[in-house]
Amino acid sequence: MPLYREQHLQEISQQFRIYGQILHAELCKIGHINETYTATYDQGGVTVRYIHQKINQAVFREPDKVMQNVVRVTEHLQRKLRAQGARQYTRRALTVVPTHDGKPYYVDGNGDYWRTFVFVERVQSFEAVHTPQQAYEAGRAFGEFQSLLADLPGDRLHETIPDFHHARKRFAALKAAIEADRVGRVATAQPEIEFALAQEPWIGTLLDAQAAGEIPERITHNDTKFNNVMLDWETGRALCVVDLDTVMPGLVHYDFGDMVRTTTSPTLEDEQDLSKVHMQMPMFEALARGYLEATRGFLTSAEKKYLAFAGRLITYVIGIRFLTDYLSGDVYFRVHRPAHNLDRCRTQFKLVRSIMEQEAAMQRFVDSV
Ligand code: GN1
Ligand code: MG
Repeated sequence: MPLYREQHLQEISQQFRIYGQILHAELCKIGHINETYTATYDQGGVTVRYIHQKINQAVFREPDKVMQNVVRVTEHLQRKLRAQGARQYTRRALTVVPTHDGKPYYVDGNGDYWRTFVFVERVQSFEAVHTPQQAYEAGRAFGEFQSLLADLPGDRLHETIPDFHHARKRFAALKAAIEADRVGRVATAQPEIEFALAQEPWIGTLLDAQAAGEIPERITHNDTKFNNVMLDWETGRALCVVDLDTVMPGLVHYDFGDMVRTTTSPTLEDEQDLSKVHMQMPMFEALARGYLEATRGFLTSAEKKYLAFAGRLITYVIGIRFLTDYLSGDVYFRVHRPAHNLDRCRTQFKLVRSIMEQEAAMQRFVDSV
């Protein structure tokens, strides 16, 4: 890490209620949005670690609201885990470390917002799922998360990114990006654009069901990528979920759908060999079992009816978000090669096709649990 960054992190680290001396920090490369560091401290001769994170303000326009949500949610989770007599509850839900004056974030001289979490030790996350057991754990972890938050007291959470999973608005944004063709890439993505536009007839299905009062708004995570699940090194069991910036009102389908997207294909999100990308039924079954077991206490039969469809919808919506960003010149998602967003889009669309082929069987499985 460059010296100026080391020095900047030194400064950041001194703002928080950490009773230790920073030894070193490393950039953590997971995630397309925020800037994350793992920092090691000496605390009375024992080594402890914390996460320091810079919030991406181009994406999260109101970081104070993000942090209000995160504090309410993490405190509620820990309170409930404690009440249940859970062991190691600071490994089961994130702990926000406040600044010396009690705020959940620090604003530096550049106007950047920084926050700090206790580092959860002896866990690991994966970019791709290797076993059905892992898919089961993901389903259980996010199902429990929703379930624990179902009775969050107080006002409605802030919408940290308004209309985040709003399929019709995402579709309109894609159309606008095609129209504008800002960086001249439209000609290079014709098959993808054609596929994306052809799906319009069904994209409003969940929005319509919600508007009709068939499915309710709940508190959801909204970014349930498999790499946001921390699995215990020793047992392989899910301990906690991270990346809480988009915890806000939503549909359970947004969470379940993104789990289908990220746990059922053997590949990474940006796999270039599309022949490897497909929805694997044993993974889906394990995922659905974990999720349905954990949500039994509140999930309605109307919500259950759309779970397989949710996989198709969210994979599609994230696919068109990658496509929109590709056509707009890669302004949102961090990219590591020129056509990275287009590759990501292709992978999502291949998976959408694979889900559509198996969707009836997927839903039959859900109905049978
Ligand atoms: C972003 O935080 P990260 O990089 O895992 C994005 C998600 C996408 C995901 C695709 C706030 O998540 O919506 O599904 O990339 N988060 C935001 O990998 O836009
Ligand atoms: Mg995220």
